Amino acid sequence: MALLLIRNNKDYEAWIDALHEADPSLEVLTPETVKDPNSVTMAVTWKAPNGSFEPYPNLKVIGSMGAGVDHLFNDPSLPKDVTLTRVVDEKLASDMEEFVLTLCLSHIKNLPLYRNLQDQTQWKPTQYKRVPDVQVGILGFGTLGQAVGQALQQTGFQVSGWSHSRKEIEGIKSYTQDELDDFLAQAEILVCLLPLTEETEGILNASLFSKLPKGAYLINVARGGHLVDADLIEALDKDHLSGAALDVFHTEPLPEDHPFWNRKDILITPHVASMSNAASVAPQIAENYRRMEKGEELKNTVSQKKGY
Ligand code: NDP
Ligand code: OXD
Repeated sequence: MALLLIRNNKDYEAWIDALHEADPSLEVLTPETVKDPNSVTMAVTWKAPNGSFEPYPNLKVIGSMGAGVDHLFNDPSLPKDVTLTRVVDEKLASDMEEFVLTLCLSHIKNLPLYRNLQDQTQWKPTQYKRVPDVQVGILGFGTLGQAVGQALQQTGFQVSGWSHSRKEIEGIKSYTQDELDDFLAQAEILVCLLPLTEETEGILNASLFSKLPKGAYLINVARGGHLVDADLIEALDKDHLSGAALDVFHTEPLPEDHPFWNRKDILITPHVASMSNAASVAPQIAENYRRMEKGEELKNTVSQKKGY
C-alpha cells in the first residue's frame, strides 16, 4: 500500500523527505515511480492535472497539500466515494496573519502611495489613519480568517467576521450569511479569506463593493475566482474603493497583458500570502495515512457537499 504525491510543478523532493521524516515506513510514490496502480490507497496533491486520479482504482483518500481544495473540485473525474482532506497548520495560519497584518498597516500608513510618489520625485505628506480607528471585516471567518482576525485585534484594529455559522470570539463581532450587508457597511478594509465554491465564486463584485464604505480597501488572499476583475477596476476608477492588494488571480501567473499590472492603486503579489511548508504539514498527512489504514476518522476532512 502506498501514498502517491501529485504536484503540478513535479517538485517532490522536499515532500518525500518530509514524509519519510514523519514516518520512515511510508512508501511514497509519484506518478513516475508507481509500478502497480492498485497499491495506491491515498493521494496527496496540489493542482493535479484533470484525470490524474483515474489510474488508481483503490484510492480511499485524496488530500490537498494546501488549505484550499478548489483545485480538487475542478477535476470532473474526482472520485465521489473518497474522503477528502486539506491542510490545517499553525505555520500556514501565522504566515497568513503576518501577511494580512502587513498589508493593513501598509495601507493605513499610505506606504503604497509614497512608493508611487517616489517614482514621481514628489514629497507629499498625507494624513494617515490610526490602528484603533480602523474597522477590518474578514469575509470567510474560518481557520485562517479567525487567526488573522485575532492577530489584527491584538494589534488594536476593530475586527468583524462573516461566515456561514456564527462564531464566538471575544471582542470580534461575528456576522452570518443573511447579515452580509450590515457586515459590509462598516468594513473599511475588507479581507477575503473564503474558500472558492459555487456559492462564493464572483462574490467580490460591483454589488458587494457598493455596500462598502466609500474609500474602502480590498485585500484578496483567497482565490482569484472570488473577484470580478472588471468590477474592481470600475470601483477604483469611480474612487469608491481606494485600492486593493491582490495575491490571487483567475489565471496564475497573472498574464502580462492584464490591466491590473499597470494600476498604481493595486498591489500585486504572486500567491505568496502563506505557503504550505512540507516539514510542517507532513506529520498530519502521515497521521491520516495511519488512520486510514486503521479505519479511523481522518483529520481535517472536507465536505464534498459543501465544497470546502
Ligand atoms: P476554512 O474552511 O477554515 O474557512 C472558510 C470560512 O468561510 C468558514 O468560516 C466558512 O463558514 C466560510 N464560508 C464558506 N462558504 C461561505 C459562504 N457561502 N457564505 C459565508 N461564509 C462561508 O478555510 P481556511 O480559513 O483554512 O482557508 C480559506 C481559504 O484561504 C482557502 O480556501 C484558500 O483558498 C485560501 N488560502 C490562500 C492562501 C494564499 O497564500 N493566498 C494560503 C492558504 C489558503 P463556516 O465556518 O460557517 O463553515
Ligand atoms: C492554499 C494556498 O490553499 O496556498 O494553501 O493557496
